[in-house]
Amino acid sequence: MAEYRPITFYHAPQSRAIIVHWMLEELEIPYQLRVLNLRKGENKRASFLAINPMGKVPAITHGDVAVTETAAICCYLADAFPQAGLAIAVGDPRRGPYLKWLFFAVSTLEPALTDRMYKREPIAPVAASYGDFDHLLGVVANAVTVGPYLFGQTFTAADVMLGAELQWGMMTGALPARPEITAYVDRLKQRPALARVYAKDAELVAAGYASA
Ligand SMILES: N[C@@H](CCC(=O)N[C@@H](CS)C(=O)NCC(=O)O)C(=O)O
Repeated sequence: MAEYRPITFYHAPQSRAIIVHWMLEELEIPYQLRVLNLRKGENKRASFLAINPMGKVPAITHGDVAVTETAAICCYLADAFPQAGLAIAVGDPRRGPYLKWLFFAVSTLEPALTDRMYKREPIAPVAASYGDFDHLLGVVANAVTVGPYLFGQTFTAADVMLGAELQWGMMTGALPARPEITAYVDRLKQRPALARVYAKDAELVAAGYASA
């Protein structure tokens, strides 16, 4: 039997850490929640910089191993707890597309949404990681049309990652309405794990941990 190693999750509400929170709640594993007050700069203290030298949330420790970067944490957790069925295993032909969507969410979709949110002039499509915004939207809409999830009936960490970015895009107004994407996000919102995350975020904001 594998040795038990405790998980500590370094969180801040209204931040990307919500994605890892959602992942942990989907896994239904025990973890210790450490909430950092970004406004007070708790993420820049030496004790946290020892875990993430970037001074950013989310971060986790699993035993004495620290893992940072949202997509890497989601991928790591899904592989570390395979019994939850949120990873597509090495050897399964869908592993490649699964990894593609995990990293597409942060390296292709997120920069596109950030450009739109901050009204930044996009660089030339040939150099921009996301190419042309409307084309990108079409690719995403096409991938989520059949559903209910990216891999049909199988809900994975890739849905957590892509779905969270899409929800953020809709919330900020950076993502124009596309019926296929809205329907996909609506399906994700039915997940009890996500409802628990939003409830906890509201509780933390009310307790004075607002990040935004
Ligand atoms: N590339 C990182 C980005 C993490 C990030 O930018 N986190 C923000 C919150 S959304 C943060 O910690 N900001 C606080 C700060 O920089 O002081 C990831 O994907 O995990």
